[in-house]
Amino acid sequence: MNDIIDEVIRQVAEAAPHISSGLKKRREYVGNENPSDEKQLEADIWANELLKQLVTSVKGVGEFASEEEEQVTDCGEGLSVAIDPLDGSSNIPTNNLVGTIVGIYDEELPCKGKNLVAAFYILYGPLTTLTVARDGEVDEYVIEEKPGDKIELHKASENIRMPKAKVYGFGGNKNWAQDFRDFESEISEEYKLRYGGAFVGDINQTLHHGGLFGYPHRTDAPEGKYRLLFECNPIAYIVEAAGGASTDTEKSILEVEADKLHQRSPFFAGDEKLIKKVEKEIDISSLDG
Ligand code: FBP
Repeated sequence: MNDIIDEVIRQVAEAAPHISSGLKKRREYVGNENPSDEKQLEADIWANELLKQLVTSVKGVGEFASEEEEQVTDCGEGLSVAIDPLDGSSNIPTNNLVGTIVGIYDEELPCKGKNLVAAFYILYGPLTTLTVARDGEVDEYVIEEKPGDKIELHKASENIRMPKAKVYGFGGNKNWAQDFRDFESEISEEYKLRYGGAFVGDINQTLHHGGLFGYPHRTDAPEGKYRLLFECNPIAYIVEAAGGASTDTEKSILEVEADKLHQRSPFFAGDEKLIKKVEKEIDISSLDG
C-alpha cells in the first residue's frame, strides 16, 4: 500500500509546477457548473483532466473521484483517491492562493474519513508546497521545478505539531446563524483574524500559527459549503495528525457518515480546546424550522 501512496503523491507533486504555471492562461469562467452547482473556470476543468489521467494511471488505484465530476471512475482493484483539483479556484482571477487537495481511502467511495490512509495538499503560493499526512505524521516540502518536467522535494517542516492558538478564520459570514455570530464575536477578541478564501491557504496558516479555522453551517446552507470527501476529510486528517482536532459541531469530521459523493458538511479544525468550545457552544439544530 505504501508504494501506491508514494506513487500518487509523486504524480501529483510532479504535476504541481505545471499546474501552477498553467493557471495564467486559464482564468476565464467557461459557463459550466460542477456537481455542487459552482461555476467552473477553464483551469478547474483542465487541472481535473490532468490529475485524473495521472492518478488513474497509478497501479493499485481502484477508484478515482473528483469534486468536478458527478460519478466515481472505476479503474480496477485498489485504493480510492478523491481530489479537489483546484481548491479555492475563485481566487485565480484575483491572483490569490489556490491548492489541490487529495485524500487516499482504503474503502470504496463514498465512505467515512476514518478510512483515509493518507492525505495531502499542494499550495500554489509564493512557493509551491506539498503537505502530507501519513502514519500519524505531517511533513511539508517545497517543490522545486527542475529541467525536463522533473522536481526536487525539499523538506521544509518535519512532523508539524500545531502551536498554541493564535489565528482564526471562518467562511460564509453573510449567512451565519445567531449562535455562530456570538461565538465568532468572542473568538475575535482573543485571536487574530486571517481569512483568504482558499481552504488550503487558510488551513496552512492554522497549521503553522495555531488556532481555529472553519466554514460553518449557514442559514441558507444548513450543510455548510465544503464537500466531505474532497475537502473536509483530507484536511481534518492532516490537522488531527498534527495534534489538532476537527468537528462538524458534534463529532470529529472523520466520523461523519458519508451517504453521497458530493455531500457537504459544516467544518471546523484546529486547536483541540477551541474545537471543544465549538462543540459546546454551537447547536446546529438551531437552524431547524
Ligand atoms: P472550491 O473552490 O474547490 O469550490 O472550494 C471552495 C472554497 O473556494 C474554499 O477553498 C474556500 O475556503 C471557500 O470556498 C470560500 O468560500 P466563500 O467564497 O464563501 O468565502
